[in-house]
Amino acid sequence: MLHKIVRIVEQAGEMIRCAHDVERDTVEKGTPSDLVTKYDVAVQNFLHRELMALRSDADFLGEEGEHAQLTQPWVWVVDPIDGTANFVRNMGYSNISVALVHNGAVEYAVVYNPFRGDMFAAQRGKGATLNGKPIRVSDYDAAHGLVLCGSTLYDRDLSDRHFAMMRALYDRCADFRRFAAAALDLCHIACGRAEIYFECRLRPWDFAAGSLILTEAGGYVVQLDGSPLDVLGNSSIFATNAVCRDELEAVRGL
Ligand code: 2AM
Ligand code: CA
Repeated sequence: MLHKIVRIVEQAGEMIRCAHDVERDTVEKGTPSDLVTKYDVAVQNFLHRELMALRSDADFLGEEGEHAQLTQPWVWVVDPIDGTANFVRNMGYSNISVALVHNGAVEYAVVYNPFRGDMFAAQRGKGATLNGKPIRVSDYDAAHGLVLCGSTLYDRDLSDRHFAMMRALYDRCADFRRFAAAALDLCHIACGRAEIYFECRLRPWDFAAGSLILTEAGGYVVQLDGSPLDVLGNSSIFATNAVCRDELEAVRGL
């Protein structure tokens, strides 16, 4: 199953890697920072058709379009383009994210950045890989750690909390990066490129696949109050390598 998902996601990757005229076909979904392009829709339609052919008894939860009620034990959770704002601005830094969830637990996960050729994949209990090679989180402590984060741009009521957390972690860690594609942030922790990632509110398609890739690589991910993620609902995220997991205590009450 994992291999078949990877093959499908590779094809979807070609659709966005070869995209052109993106800015002309961009529409705001409600605010200036919430964007959708014709490619988000085309890639989701492609993934819907191909993934439902693999597992037709599953529900399909994709970012674009209507979100139907979930009634089946199996659910495809799909972001056709994560990092749409980067895509629109031709940053070459976006990904396709696919999770297959069973009874609320992610069983298979694929996150692919076609611009760099980074294919992350994981199956529950079988480890995580980058381009077929096993990956592990780093063993850097917070003082040597890189912090990744979102910016709560869709939930500006959370901005004060977000920047208080950034400030607290900035004082405890080595430096920050802000890349604007949540699934890849989780994968960067998984393969040891960074140590901590947080965001005050994300949607299932932003983090479902990345969360399994991270935990299968030895990482740790919970909500900001320490509770488990709900991969079919909205969640806050605090993700780390194993060494930095207690850094949550520094930001939990903010
Ligand atoms: P997107 O590119 O698929 O829209 C940017 O900081 C990150 O937040 C991206 O991963 C972006 O996904 C994600 N994001 C998009 N819409 C969001 C929303 N309504 N709430 C929270 N995060 C969102
Ligand atoms: Ca998206």
